[in-house]
Amino acid sequence: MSGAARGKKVRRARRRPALKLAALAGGVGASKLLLGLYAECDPARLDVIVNTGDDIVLHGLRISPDLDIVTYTLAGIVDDAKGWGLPGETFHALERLRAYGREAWFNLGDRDLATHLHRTALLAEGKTLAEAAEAIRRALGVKSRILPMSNQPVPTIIDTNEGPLHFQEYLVKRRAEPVVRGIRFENVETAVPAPGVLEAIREAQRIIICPSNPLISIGPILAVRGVREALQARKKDVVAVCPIVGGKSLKGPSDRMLGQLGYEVSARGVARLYADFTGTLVVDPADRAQATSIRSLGMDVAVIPTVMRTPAQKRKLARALLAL
Ligand code: FO1
Repeated sequence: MSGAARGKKVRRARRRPALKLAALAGGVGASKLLLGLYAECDPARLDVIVNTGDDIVLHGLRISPDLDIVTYTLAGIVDDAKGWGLPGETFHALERLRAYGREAWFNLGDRDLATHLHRTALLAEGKTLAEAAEAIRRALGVKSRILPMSNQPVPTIIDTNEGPLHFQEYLVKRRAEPVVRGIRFENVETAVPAPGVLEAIREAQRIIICPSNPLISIGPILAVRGVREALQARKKDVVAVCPIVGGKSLKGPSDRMLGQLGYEVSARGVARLYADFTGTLVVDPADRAQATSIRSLGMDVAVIPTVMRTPAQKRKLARALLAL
């Protein structure tokens, strides 16, 4: 091997530490970090465990927004502006559905519909949700495993001042306006983790909790039988990226939901929710002043910029997490 080739190999090895990783993820916020991790680690050694509490059946189709957001993002085909769906979509099918009198508040693009048709067909043919997710990520060329938290439906129900709403009804149809009084994960008592979920947590050298909503993105995953306990057993290797910066959500209505349910809307508030299973909480420099009180909850604190607007910022945060 020439000196140059050797040098190249060494640089590659340094850029791509072969850590075995597991990540717990919601949708848009998580995908930013996942894209950075995908670029900075060996993607074949990254397992992503995804929230499926957001899943909904509409027009007879099984829609799994967070699975699709993560898959499309890692496949490099997500609509970057929205963070979900595919770019340059048309909505002809949805318009026809509307003309038939169906509720059309959830924007399903014509090309995105192919994913929901395919998933629904696979399920009707007897495949599990995990098998469908595996087929879709392979077809789209994603090298990391993408695991639904469970094969059983566990819809997130938001109890509000307007009554109980499915999470998508709360978020998309009602634009997160109703006041949140409680959150439930329906049927979670009977749900079991999808194959590979607990193994991924047990076998990873580092487990990353992505900057997703602690209550409705990470919360449902933690509620599936055995997941929280598996994380507790790996506490020192669990690194959580705080989704609240300076008292505001990085993405979505986390801050509003935390506040309405009486939690402290801060990095410390998130730390309290994660204290039993998190070894290190990554907080933004904006929350540096809370580091001491967070440490008193029994976890380390790493102060690292967590706002990811550019690809370079996503990769930088990922590199920092791998270097911890
Ligand atoms: N979010 C919206 O705010 N409005 C929509 O109409 C919408 C449609 C949609 C379709 C497919 C998909 O995979 C995601 C979609 N999302 C939409 C995003 C989704 O509601 C949430 O962002 C996630 O469930 C939270 O992670």
